[in-house]
Amino acid sequence: MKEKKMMTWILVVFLVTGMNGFSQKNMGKMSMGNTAKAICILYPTQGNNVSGTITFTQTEKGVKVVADIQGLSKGKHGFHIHEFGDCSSADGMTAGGHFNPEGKIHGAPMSMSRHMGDMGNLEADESGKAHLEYIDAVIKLNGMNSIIGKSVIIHKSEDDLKTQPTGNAGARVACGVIGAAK
Ligand SMILES: [Cu+2]
Repeated sequence: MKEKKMMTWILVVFLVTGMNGFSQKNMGKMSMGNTAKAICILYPTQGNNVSGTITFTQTEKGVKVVADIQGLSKGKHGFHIHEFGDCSSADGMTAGGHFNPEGKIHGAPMSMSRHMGDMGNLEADESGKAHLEYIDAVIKLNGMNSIIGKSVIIHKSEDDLKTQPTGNAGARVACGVIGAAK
């Protein structure tokens, strides 16, 4: 009888430690990242009315970026991922500079050299709406240089795609933090 109890206890301890190891293994996988989709909800900075949604979806060719924005002035507006997921200041400056984990030169999304955050420009129509869809070969949803937890900024002016390091796109009219989506 005593022996049976002992065996039961050994079994329980075995199971608990085994499950612990299992969950630690999965935690490791999670921190490496297996995000397939991310989302960013943009809110206007002080004195602006720009809002919208951007999704980032992993595909075989790269990350598909889909942006739907409203409240813009007609024309082109710089559109970047910035280095901090912090939209707390009224002017969006707490989001920091362009997300540039590999120390590259600022450029267009299809340039040989670009910041990971360089998504070029959005172009708004007469009604202030902009829609953009493209596949980005540089943006990463997983790993050390993941865009999760960074921010998206929309600028008042056009990114000239050459002025260093900002593209001379002017004030920040909207800011949102990028999060993992289901
Ligand atoms: Cu920017």
